[in-house]
Amino acid sequence: MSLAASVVIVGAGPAGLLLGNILADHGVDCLILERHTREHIERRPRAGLIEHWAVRELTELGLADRLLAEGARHDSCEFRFLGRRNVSRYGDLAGGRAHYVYPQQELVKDMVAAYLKKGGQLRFSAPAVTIDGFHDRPRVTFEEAGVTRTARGEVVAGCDGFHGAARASVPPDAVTRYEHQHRDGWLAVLAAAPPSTEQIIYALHPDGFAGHMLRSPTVSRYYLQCPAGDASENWSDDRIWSELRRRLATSDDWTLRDGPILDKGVLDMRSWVGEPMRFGNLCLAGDAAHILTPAGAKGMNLALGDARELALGLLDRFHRGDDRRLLAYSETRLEAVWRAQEFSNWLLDLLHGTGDDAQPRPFADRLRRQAIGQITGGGARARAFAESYVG
Ligand code: RFL
Repeated sequence: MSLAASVVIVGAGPAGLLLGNILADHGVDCLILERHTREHIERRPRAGLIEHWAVRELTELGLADRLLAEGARHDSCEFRFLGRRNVSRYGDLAGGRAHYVYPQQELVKDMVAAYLKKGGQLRFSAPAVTIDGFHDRPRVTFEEAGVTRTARGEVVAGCDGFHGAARASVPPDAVTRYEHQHRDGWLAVLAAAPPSTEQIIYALHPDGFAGHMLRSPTVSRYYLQCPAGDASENWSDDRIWSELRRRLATSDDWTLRDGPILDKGVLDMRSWVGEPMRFGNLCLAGDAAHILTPAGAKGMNLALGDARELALGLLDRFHRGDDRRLLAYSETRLEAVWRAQEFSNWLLDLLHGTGDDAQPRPFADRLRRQAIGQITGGGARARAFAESYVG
């Protein structure tokens, strides 16, 4: 039997779940199809930095109770270079705006619970295989318990990430791809270690960038720049901690607290945008439409931004018969996407210090020192950094 809903959402990540929640709040019937089990998506650790506007939006939607109670507000970050700490008080510079640190899987958990409580349909372990007919009434073919089924919607929202079925269903000649594979990789490490800092640390080091990110009082995330294609098996626990200690070292008495490593993997450092983001009645949102490096912590925030804009466009269509916002969805979001890409790529170049191989290292390091001085100062460049970083 074929299923039907006004909106079929493929993927229960931040994008799909925010979209589903907003639509459900306004009485639009939707069906979410998710490849994995509920347990799997509620435990999958990924991002953790939520921008000011998204916290406000989630609060207004009644989705932020736990985020506000258990998450931590953050409005400063630290750039370490040559043993010195340089602090950006970006919250003050951006008029009091701040991030919240709250693990992505916790937000997913909250949004799944809220959506189900509203009576929303969500089928777990139901991977979409393909989507067709998107210039009319699109049809999603999916697998469930070994059976191939279909679901039809007036609109299908492809929120199933970079490796999902939605992006793959778009004919190659209908999309213009912009891609950059970065030269180096990042080893991403998650450890059961309390944070050794109150603010995110970006450490620029001759042997490569190291990052200390925040997740919770008992779990922290770290990044180590490494050769692209490096294997996580090359990184023993001892090597990870000693490399983090070396690259994060300061000339004062700062120490790094360690703990059992929960997860490690080398990230594919890729920037990717596909244009447009709407193909008739198939709209892509989040990682299905664009991929950023984690440098600027923008991926999850863009996914939430896409979902919000798409939801507002769909509400205009379903409740007012007005298609203008939906038709402009791609153009509206691509502006935000490219803004985030520009910021993330600029920050990555600063962190890696490899913008131009022909540049002698001492010269490049002087330029980096100057840039860090400016963005952690109080002038126009510091304010511009603050605005872009906090979102
Ligand atoms: P998601 O979160 O990947 O969700 C997609 C959902 O679709 C499901 N799915 C399918 N469902 C049905 N049929 C199919 N064929 C399907 N194929 C896939 C998946 O199981 C999943 O549940 O995409 P969404 O919603 O667009 O959200 C994007 C964010 O998850 C992503 O941008 C961030 O996690 C990226 N990212 C970070 N972003 C930040 O803003 N700040 C960070 O600090 C940050 N750190 C990270 C990150 C991503 C990481 N990854 C992916 C390894 C750190 C890591 C390690």
